[in-house]
Amino acid sequence: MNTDVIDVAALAEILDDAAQAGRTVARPTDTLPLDVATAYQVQRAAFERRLTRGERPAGVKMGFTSKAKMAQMGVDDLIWGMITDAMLVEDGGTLDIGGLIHPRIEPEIAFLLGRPLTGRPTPAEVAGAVAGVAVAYEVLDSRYEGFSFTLPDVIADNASAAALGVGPWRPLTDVGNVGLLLEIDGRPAEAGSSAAILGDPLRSLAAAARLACAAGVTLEAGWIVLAGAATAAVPLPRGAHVRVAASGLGNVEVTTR
Ligand code: OOG
Repeated sequence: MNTDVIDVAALAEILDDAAQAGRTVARPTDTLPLDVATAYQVQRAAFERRLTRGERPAGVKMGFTSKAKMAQMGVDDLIWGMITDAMLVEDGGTLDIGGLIHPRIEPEIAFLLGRPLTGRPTPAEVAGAVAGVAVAYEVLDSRYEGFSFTLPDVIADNASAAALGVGPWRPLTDVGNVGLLLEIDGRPAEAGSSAAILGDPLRSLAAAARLACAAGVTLEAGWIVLAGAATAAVPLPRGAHVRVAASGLGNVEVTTR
């Protein structure tokens, strides 16, 4: 960690203000030797600011769990970020994206935890902690110009998280090869398989427990874990109707304004 040369609180304030104002900021790594461990401290400090405003922790999101996403964004490691209740959009609801900078949307698989998960859980422990699985989408909005960043930059920016929605929770079944289709205004925009997510989204859940634990965070019962996109993300326009369908898991829908 290099907190001796990085003012964690100041960077967190800059990124939190940018997210609230819907404007871009300079990438920290353009001028600072920000490393991954310190970037997670910045992410945490920005998250604490949200909690101070009354938002509540609702889960975590994984990023770069598929090759499609790594290739799209030019990075090569898993990242994670925090989800709050204020980021959740009800299924079939409307999302105002007017305050976002350059939103994108991507199809995902979400897990609902019935039990806490931490450390290095075995596959059986991971599956045993799942109370439900659902088709989901994540709306991303990088606080950096052109969605261009290095790994520490995007980690500090809460892994570009902006909003999410989940479909109906279903009991856990094999989700290792679920077909996912993202439609915008009835037209297919992206299609893929959950197998693209680390071979099986449950592996992403295990990785979430491990990475969060390393940062002193336990995944709590009642939290949602977004396993990461199965495809590249696509630009999300205003006035769009988006539907993500997953074989065996139903649909989740959102309309933007
Ligand atoms: C970072 C977030 C990546 C995913 O599912 O891979 C992510 C970004 O692409 O801006 O959430």
